[in-house]
Amino acid sequence: MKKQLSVAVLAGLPSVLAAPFKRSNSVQTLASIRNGDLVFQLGEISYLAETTSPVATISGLVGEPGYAPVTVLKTSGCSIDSDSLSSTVNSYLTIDDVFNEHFLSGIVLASDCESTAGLDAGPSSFLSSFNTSLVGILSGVAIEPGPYLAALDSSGTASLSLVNRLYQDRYRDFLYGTYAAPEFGVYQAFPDVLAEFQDPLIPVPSRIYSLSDTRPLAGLRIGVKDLYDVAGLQTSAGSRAWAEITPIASTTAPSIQRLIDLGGIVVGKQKTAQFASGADPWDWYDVQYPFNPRGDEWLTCSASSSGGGCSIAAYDWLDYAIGSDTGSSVRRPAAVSGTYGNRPSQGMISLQGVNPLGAAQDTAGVFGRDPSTWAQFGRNWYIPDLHQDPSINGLEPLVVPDSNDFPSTIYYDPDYLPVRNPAANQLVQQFYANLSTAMGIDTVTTNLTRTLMDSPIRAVHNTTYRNNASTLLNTRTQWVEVAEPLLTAWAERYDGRFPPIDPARRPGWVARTPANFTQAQYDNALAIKRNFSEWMNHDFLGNGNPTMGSCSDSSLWIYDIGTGGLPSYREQTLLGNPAVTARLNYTPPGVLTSGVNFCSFAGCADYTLPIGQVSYFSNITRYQEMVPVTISLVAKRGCDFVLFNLISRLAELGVLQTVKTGRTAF
Ligand SMILES: *[C@@H]1O[C@H](CO)[C@@H](O)[C@H](O)[C@H]1NC(C)=O
Ligand SMILES: *[C@@H]1O[C@H](CO)[C@@H](O)[C@H](O)[C@H]1NC(C)=O
Ligand SMILES: *[C@@H]1O[C@H](CO)[C@@H](O)[C@H](O)[C@H]1NC(C)=O
Ligand SMILES: *[C@@H]1O[C@H](CO)[C@@H](O)[C@H](O)[C@H]1NC(C)=O
Ligand SMILES: *[C@@H]1O[C@H](CO)[C@@H](O)[C@H](O)[C@H]1NC(C)=O
Ligand SMILES: *[C@@H]1O[C@H](CO)[C@@H](O)[C@H](O)[C@H]1NC(C)=O
Ligand SMILES: *[C@@H]1O[C@H](CO)[C@@H](O)[C@H](O)[C@H]1NC(C)=O
Ligand SMILES: CC(=O)N[C@H]1CO[C@H](CO)[C@@H](O)[C@@H]1O
Repeated sequence: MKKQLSVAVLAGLPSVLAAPFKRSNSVQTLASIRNGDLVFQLGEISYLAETTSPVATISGLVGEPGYAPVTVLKTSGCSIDSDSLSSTVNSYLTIDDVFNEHFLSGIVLASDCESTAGLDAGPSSFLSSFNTSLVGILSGVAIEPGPYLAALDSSGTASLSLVNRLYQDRYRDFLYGTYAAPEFGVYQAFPDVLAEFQDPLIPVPSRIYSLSDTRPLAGLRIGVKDLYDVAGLQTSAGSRAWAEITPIASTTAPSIQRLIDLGGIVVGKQKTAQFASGADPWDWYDVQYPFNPRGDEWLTCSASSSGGGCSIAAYDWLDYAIGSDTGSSVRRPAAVSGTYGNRPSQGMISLQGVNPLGAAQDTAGVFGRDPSTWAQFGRNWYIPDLHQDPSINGLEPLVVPDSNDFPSTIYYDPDYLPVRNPAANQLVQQFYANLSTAMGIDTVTTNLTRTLMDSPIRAVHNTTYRNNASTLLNTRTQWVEVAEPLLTAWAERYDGRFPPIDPARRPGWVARTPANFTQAQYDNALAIKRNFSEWMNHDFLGNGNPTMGSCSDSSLWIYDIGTGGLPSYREQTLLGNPAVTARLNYTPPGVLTSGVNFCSFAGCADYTLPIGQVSYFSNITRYQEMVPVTISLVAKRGCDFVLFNLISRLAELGVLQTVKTGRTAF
């Protein structure tokens, strides 16, 4: 619908408005990219115009052939009100980062007036106030207002093309930018890197194009982890070898299609640790590790949805990033970038069309900066139609109530908190107290380790038994669906050679360890997972209530998934001093299981929330910098919407806040 070619003939334009088409000398055309679209510059800013698929044409114009940036403004009826046009333009300047004064050198009025002869000369004073010339009037043409590039040909016909601003991915969190292809529902990669930047360029469309679209995610710009298939784009899973042996995706993963159906726009594919591993920054070989904008810009982005978390911390022009979480891959990147990020309950959304790690434990989460709109995004995204089939995760079918009946208690375990940095701990304690007093949630101190050990259930008290099952579940799907096909295809192509892959996966795949797991062992591991999940969600978080969907009669658990308020670096040698720096795989002394592992195995909801920041002396910038402080809130499986509603309420009360982009989150 966006790409329909419409033709309107300029007729009976009142003479006072008519002005020749003014070719703009300020449009510096930079390149015609591979598919024929045009990159141009206006002032200091680069744009991409979708010139291969113009959305409208105006004929009967006089003027010198060439390009002009123009603004389409809509008028309703035949009377044109100069004041309202002025205020519309001013509001566009405020809400949109693609549109600016340069586009006001020419105006196209889109009118629903039957005959342009009936239009009065109202806009003349408005036009002169912006030194604007009227390019033409489109009547009866479906076109959105906003900035366009007009191209006049020698026959006097101007075609109008949609415009995207090209943003420099200075932190290299993306693999490449993307924009809609002319075929409906298909995307294309933005193919060029301008030499002057070296960084990928990410095209973002004008927000004005979506103003009339009432869908919940209309016009929101979304980055997608490069594990998800998007029709028209290559999925690499962070591996150049995988990209070589697999075709460009012909369909879009249902989870991403849902976002597109809601009006969201995929603006780029983002970096992932290879095959969604937990590789440390210094163990990335195929792809350069992304950068974190916080603090000294030398902090880790964690694994594996690292590009997504850091991009949301970096760019105001990006609204959301889609990650995936098997072992911690949304929660930890959110923690180190100081953004909101979630591991939803297991089964909340289909992972079809997503390069797998462990089918029974993979989940899809989202990063955002504003707690309320982030919560709203999640509530729109996860729908029962897209729930995962229970046979995939071995758990009870999901029931997801949407209510403000919040959990009645919150558990605090002194083995998992306080966090190591005392300044950060003050923020954690204040948040915990505020959560309890503001929401009337009772605080309960517990000893999770003792509770686990005292359970008669083997899946609960025997950590080895549980971890062994989890490891099996997290390796077998990837072995069957990714490793085996890759190893086979590579060997066929290259005389029996093993493919070049990063060390996180190489030893296991060389040893072919997961190949030795039988289906019976896999099924047994699912049964262990189910036993643990029932204990965690019924007995512990469910306060003994086995009813799925009962969230008011349940508990939250708060723990630290972050760095304890200490900087964690992308460079291994800077992590030498454990008193002042943090390794991310930290397990508090005396506990059997790191906090992050509970929901990965039990399928509960685990959401990372930024609550403040503390300072540290950076050995990179030799300057006192800020590092974000976050906490994790765990809720009973299925209580995601209740948790989202709680988060919205905490935002209204000022307990949670919108984080900023850049060096500091607050
Ligand atoms: C319009 O053009 C005149 C003369 O070239 C110039 O003095 C004035 O600043 C311009 N106004 C705007 C709003 O650009
Ligand atoms: C919790 O229980 C475990 C096992 O008995 C014990 O080692 C640990 O010290 C306890 N933690 C606290 C804070 O008492
Ligand atoms: C836990 O289970 C493993 C097998 O998975 C077994 O070898 C070990 O003895 C068990 N440990 C305890 C304390 O029961
Ligand atoms: C897995 O099986 C292969 C082939 O049967 C064997 O060579 C290898 O040693 C086994 N690996 C492990 C860890 O048992
Ligand atoms: C771990 O799981 C594998 C596969 O199910 C099993 O063969 C092995 O005995 C288990 N080891 C332990 C210590 O439980
Ligand atoms: C799961 O729990 C049930 C009931 O306690 C038990 O009979 C069964 O053996 C457990 N399954 C596994 C795989 O541990
Ligand atoms: C900075 O370097 C000094 C001297 O090598 C070291 O003592 C300190 O722990 C380092 N600080 C951090 C935050 O890495
Ligand atoms: C929003 C809110 O309730 N903030 C409170 C959190 O706790 C601190 C310390 O008790 C109060 O000063 C805040 O007003």
